[in-house]
Amino acid sequence: MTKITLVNPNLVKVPAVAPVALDVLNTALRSEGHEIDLLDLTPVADRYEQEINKYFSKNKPNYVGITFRNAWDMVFTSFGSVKDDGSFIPSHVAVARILLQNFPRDRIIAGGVGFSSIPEYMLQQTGLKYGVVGAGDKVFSRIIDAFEGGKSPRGLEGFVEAGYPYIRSPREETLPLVIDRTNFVDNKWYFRNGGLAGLRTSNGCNMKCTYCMEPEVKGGMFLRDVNHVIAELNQLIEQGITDVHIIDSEANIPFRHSKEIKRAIASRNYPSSLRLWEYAQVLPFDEEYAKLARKAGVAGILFSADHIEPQILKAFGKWYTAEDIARTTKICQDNGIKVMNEFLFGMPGETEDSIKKSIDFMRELDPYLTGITLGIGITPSSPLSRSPAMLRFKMMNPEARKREGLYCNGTLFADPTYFVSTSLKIPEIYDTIRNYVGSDIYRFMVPTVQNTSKTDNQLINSSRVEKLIREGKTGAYWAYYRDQWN
Ligand code: B12
Repeated sequence: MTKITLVNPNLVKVPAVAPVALDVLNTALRSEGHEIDLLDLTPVADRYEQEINKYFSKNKPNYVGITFRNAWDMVFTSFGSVKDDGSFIPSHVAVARILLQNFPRDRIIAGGVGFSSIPEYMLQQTGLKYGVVGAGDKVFSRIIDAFEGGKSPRGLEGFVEAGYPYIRSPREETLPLVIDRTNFVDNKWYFRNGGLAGLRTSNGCNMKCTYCMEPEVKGGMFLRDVNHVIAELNQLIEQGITDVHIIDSEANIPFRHSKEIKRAIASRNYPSSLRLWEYAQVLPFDEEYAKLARKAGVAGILFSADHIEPQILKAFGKWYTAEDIARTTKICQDNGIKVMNEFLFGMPGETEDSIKKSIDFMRELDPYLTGITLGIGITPSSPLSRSPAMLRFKMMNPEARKREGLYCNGTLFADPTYFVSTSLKIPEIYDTIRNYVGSDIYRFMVPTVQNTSKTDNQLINSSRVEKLIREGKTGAYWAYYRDQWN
């Protein structure tokens, strides 16, 4: 029997986010007859080195799988203000270093969205040799089979080996299994320390938002069997978990499947304490979806509305208008669903005026919360990073780039890289936004130089989030934003 240890190297505790990927991989690998163990470093983040050494002095697995969920925190105000500009790469490198002191390199396989965003760079930085790009549900056990059969997995879709070309996105079909959410990752601990558990109903995304890497890095799109999703939700509820985040790229895409899932959950008559939270796109959306979602227990939806100006929405690759944002928000409000609309400011063409106009729009529309993020994260697997406007930065030195609005202290598009239109002055624009929001601050999140203040649209080490966790609050933390101003 092959023994595989799955490692979660995420050292961020505020908020603690469960490595759902490892519940998925555990179920998949077990179904193939492997013996699986977990080394979860989040709960022991402050002594991770000792924990890794201790674990490998007692356990001798045949393989190790490590999940790199995040590569960057994707928040521009982290740039220059927090350790490593908000990059997770140095902490992943630190964990990999200790791991490699304990376990042979050629039996470690890496994966995760963070990894898949920059696979070659992650292998190079961590010194690891193998990885998987995209969903690992099926590929992982094929890789193990190949190794066990004395063959190289080279050529398998999604398998990546340092120094070799690879086929990017595995066309994963859905795993015909109920994921075990009870006996592997300590989902109750994560619920206490992060207020949520995750539930995946689909994988991947087929939309074309220009700043987003997900369509490329999540692998092929597949939909999960509704009954399997329900069985998984039952396990979470039985553990006393009341708040569940739909962890699809977008909960309303594809629309028919999303409705099917909501209809199935709504029909179960779960206790009224169950609250679902989700990320969604402005369209597709309709009254029927909102009603089903509310009945299923959806308490809040976070929309990446991004902007209201047609030319900027177009540059973002969006397919809706400001009127659609208003309509979708209104449908949610009428059906008792809390809405957070996020703005992403800083694209070419952005000015103080376009920002002010957008703020006025949301003031009038009055969703529960408007999140303002300034600075576009340029990630290597996104359409934007391949645009001529971004590629020209490759020819420039860091100072010249900065003068033209591109911020990066390391390897372009691999270390944190952000673009902010040069018509906006940093950091003066933060005060401009704060002053313009004025007494409406109780319903607008605004960026600050400090990055983790109670008004920032940032979860990691946020003073606001830390307080809510201490108080035992659960659910999406944005949904408590207004309370702090009472
Ligand atoms: C839901 C979500 C959240 C929720 C989580 C709720 C919860 N408790 O579960 C909340 C809101 C809390 C959140 C927070 C953050 N998030 Co988030 N989040 C997501 C989202 C939408 C889903 C994550 C998820 O669980 N997916 C489901 C699992 C099953 O999929 P998976 O992890 O990809 O795993 C599969 C494969 O990657 C692969 N795989 C994974 N590991 C391994 C290992 C091996 C060995 C193998 C072979 C394969 C493999 O197989 C798995 C199964 O198919 C993703 C985007 C996305 N669509 O994935 C962003 C995303 C991961 N988040 C992101 C970010 C930036 C953050 C924050 C840093 C934001 C912030 N500044 O505060 C924090 C991080 C907090 C922390 N402590 O780490 C970014 C990461 C970007 C990057 N490339 O680095 C993403 C990609 C969003 C984006 N497009 O920017 N997030």
